[in-house]
Amino acid sequence: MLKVNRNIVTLDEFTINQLRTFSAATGELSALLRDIGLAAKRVHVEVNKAGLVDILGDTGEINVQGEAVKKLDVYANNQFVGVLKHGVSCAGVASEELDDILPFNEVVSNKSKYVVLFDPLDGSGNIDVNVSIGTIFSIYNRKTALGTPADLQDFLQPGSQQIAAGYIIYGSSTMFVYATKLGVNGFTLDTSIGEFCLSHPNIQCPAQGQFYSVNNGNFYEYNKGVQEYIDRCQRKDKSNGGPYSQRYIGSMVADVHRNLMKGGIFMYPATIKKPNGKLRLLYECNPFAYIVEKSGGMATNGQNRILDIIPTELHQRTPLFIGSKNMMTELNECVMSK
Ligand code: AHM
Repeated sequence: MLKVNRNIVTLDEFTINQLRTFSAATGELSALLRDIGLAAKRVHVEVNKAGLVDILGDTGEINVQGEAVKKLDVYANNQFVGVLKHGVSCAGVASEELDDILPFNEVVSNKSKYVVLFDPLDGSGNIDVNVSIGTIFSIYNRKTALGTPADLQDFLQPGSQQIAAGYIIYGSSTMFVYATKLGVNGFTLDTSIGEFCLSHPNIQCPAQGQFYSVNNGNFYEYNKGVQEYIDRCQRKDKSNGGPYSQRYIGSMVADVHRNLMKGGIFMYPATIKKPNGKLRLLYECNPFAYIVEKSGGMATNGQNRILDIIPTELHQRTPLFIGSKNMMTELNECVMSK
């Protein structure tokens, strides 16, 4: 006889129950998370047949970051924009794939209190080779008045103002992880029923891990403090928990997800060629900083807390150091003293 697990809690059920406890809850945030989940399921389907249909490779276009645009990036971007535009909980979006903000400017959207920033497909260089990729998103209360179109000030808010942030990892299974002030929870896509189901409640990032994630090929481009920390990771002996193992996939979603689950540190420091690092503050670093802090970890640019940075540009970049508390504390000793 078919066994049915009646303890399953779906993403929708969980968010509706959890967000009811917000004092000013209107149901908009859970509707927004449901919309993001819907777009994620569509991207999941396409990612999983990426080898079978003509969606790999470059479109021939270059995005605002000066990078080659992959067809699946465009597909994912269109799905997230489309779903959020047709929903009732989003006044506008900003995306890695769009030069400017996109206020929806329709009657229903103008009444919505949230804006969403996202990277539709992070780690896109890994699409062609079947390595995990992901979507990252960040949700803010708009600053402009309800009833008017969203504008740039709604999007240029420090990460500390995020209402929720999350990511979807399209890996050996597809997972949706999101954080609010109430904590961090993970949901795995059960493809048999097409629902994200609660699989990782109350995620806590271990204070100490065994992994460090960094592009070691850039070692001689990093400043002395970062080099010293990497050196310490490699020199530690068993008595002080080392040496750490290096794990670097080149998809931040996958690297930070692993470190969040098992403990570890992820770094994308400034280099001589990229003095502001590579990663984007608003839709890559801020959401992860929020998630990792809510699970007990830390995130800095080497000097300051990521969530305190006041953004000045939509696509600005920042160095990023993020992960387990004890490892971040040791990193700070190295980078602050240089
Ligand atoms: P993308 O926006 O082209 O997907 O690039 C972002 C990715 C991150 O996921 C990853 O951590 C980093 O770029 C890897 O960069 P590098 O190859 O320079 O180490």
